[in-house]
Amino acid sequence: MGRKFFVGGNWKCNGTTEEVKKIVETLNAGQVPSPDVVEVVVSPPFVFLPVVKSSLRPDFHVAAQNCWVKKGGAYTGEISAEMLVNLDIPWVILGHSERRALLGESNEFVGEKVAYALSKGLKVIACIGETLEQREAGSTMDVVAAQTKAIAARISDWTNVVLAYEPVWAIGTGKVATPAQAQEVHAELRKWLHANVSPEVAASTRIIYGGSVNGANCKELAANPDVDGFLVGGASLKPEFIDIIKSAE
Ligand code: G2H
Repeated sequence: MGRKFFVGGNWKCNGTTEEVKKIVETLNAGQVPSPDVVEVVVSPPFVFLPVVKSSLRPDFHVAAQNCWVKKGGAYTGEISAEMLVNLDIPWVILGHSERRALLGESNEFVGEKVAYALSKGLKVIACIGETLEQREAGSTMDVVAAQTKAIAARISDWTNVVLAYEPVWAIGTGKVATPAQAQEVHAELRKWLHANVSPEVAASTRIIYGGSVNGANCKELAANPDVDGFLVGGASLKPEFIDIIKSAE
């Protein structure tokens, strides 16, 4: 079976009640391909998850932007996977580079979070990607392989995992990876999955691209055989997110 195109909107730490309402109105009015063609998941900050979930069109789904690494308890400020399940939030983004860099989340910690979230029934958008320094040193594949390995070592079922390749140098910078750069890493990642997990997982796991995707560059990126969709930040707050969803066709 082919891999269904996936478009995620990562709202990051943005939005007021009024702005969120407007974004949802825009999404609800958008003409997009059917859910057979594209899976759309938007990820508002935790505090807006219930209101977005209850007001969003039924063919779009919601994701949290993080969750705690194990069962809840005395972890001030954290949100557990169990809470997301309790609220019927189907997806969670884990390992975003902003959390890796700013909050010191290691490959192992992210791997543990992915395994725990999956074990509770959540679907996971797992983010990986190299810094500019690492790319210039020629270690892009080593970095993303190590990040993927820390996940692969802790899970056996990849059905509910979407792998988001987000080169750190392209995030929020307006400096998008070229279609060839994205395709090259995605193809290498698929090869890595083939060799280190299984041919089936390599063939079926969606590898999406993130980093300054917008309405103008999405079509060319989407045309690559190993680019199975996008994780969109800044542009997911704007009407052009609808154009990005349309690039699935
Ligand atoms: C990468 C991306 C969304 P942006 O972080 O995850 O953000 O599209 O703003 O670069």
